[in-house]
Amino acid sequence: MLRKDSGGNMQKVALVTGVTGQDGAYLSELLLKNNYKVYGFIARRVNQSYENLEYLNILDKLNFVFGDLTDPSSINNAIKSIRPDEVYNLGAMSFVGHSWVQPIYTTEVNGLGTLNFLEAIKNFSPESSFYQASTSEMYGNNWDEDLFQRESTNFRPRSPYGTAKVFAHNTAVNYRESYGLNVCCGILFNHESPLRGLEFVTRKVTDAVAKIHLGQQKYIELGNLNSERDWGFAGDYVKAMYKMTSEKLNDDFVVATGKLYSIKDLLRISFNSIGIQDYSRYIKINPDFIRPAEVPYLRGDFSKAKEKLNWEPEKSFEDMILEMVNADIKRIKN
Ligand code: F7E
Repeated sequence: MLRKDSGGNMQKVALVTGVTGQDGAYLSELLLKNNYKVYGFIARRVNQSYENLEYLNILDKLNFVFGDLTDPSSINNAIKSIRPDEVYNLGAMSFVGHSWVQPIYTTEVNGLGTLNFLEAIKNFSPESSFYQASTSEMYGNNWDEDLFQRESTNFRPRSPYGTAKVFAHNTAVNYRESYGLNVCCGILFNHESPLRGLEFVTRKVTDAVAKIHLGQQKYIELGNLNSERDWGFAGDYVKAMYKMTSEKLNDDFVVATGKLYSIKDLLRISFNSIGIQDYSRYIKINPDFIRPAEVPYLRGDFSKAKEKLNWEPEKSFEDMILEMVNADIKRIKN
C-alpha cells in the first residue's frame, strides 16, 4: 500500500524475509535507494547477527517485525499490519550441505514457510506482489541438450534443500494460477559477494586464502573439487528480483551469467591473487564436505531475463573473487 514518507512523498512498503543474509542486505540497500520503507521479518534470536546490514551501513534505516517462517500466526500478523506492496521471500535454510543433517527443518522453513506466506497474502493482502527465491538447485542433475538450464528445463533436485525449494516454487506458481496473486519466482544460480556466509565454497576459499596470505592458516579442507557452477554477483542479482516483483511481471525468470567455472578455477583465481601459482599443497580433501548426492553442473540461460527485464549480469567472476579476497584480507587485518 503506498504511504507518505516524512517528506510527504509517496512511499512503497516492502517486507523482506532473510533480511540479515547476503541477498536480504543487498536487496534492502536497493529498496532504500528507491525510497521504500523496508521491514525485515526476523526471528528473535539471542545472537542475531546484523553484520551484513552494518557492512552496507543500512541497519538503522530498516524496520523490523519479529516472526518465523514456520509460525503462520506471526506471518499473518505481519502481513495484516503492514500490508506491504511487495514481499520478498529470501529467508531459508540456504546451505545445501546442511539440508541432509536437518531435512525436516529445511522442508518446514524452505517449503512450508513459503506456503505460510502465500496463504497470508491470499487471505489478508491479495494485492501484494510476492517474490519467491527459487534456485538452480531445483534442476539437480538435469540440463537441456545444449548443456544449459532454463525456465523450461525439468527439475530433478538432488538434496532436501532442492526438493523443498521445488515444493515452494510449484506452490508459488500454483497460487499465481489459482488465485491470481502477483507472484514472481527468480530461479537464481549461485551468487556470491563479500557478504557470503563462510560455509559456502567461494567465501570459504577467499577467507582461507586471505588467512594463508596473512600467515594465519596453512591449508583449506574441501570436498568435491569437480563440480562446476555458474557464479554471479549477488549485488547484480537483487536488481533482477526487484525488477520482476515491482513491475508485477508475474512470471518466472532464470537469473544467471551463462558462464561456467569449476572449484579448481575458483582456487586458481583466488590463489593467483596472492601470488601463488601452484595451490595444490594448500588443499586437503576432507570426506566430511562431500555430499551424499552432488549437483555436478549448473549453467543458466538468462535470455528471458535479458529480454523481459532488460537485465544482464555486470560483474565478472574474476573481479568478484578478487574483491572477496581483498575484503577478507581487510576484514582480518581489522
Ligand atoms: O557449494 C562444492 C559443493 O555450498 C558449491 C546456495 O546459495 O547456491 C548455493 O548452493 C559446490 C558444491 O553452494 C566444498 O559440493 C566442494 O558442488 O557454495 P556451495 P551450492 O550448494 O551450489 C544455490 C544456487 C542455492 O540456492 C543455495 O542456497 O562446491 N564444494 N568443497 C564445497 N562446498 C562447500 N560449501 N564447502 C566445501 O568445502
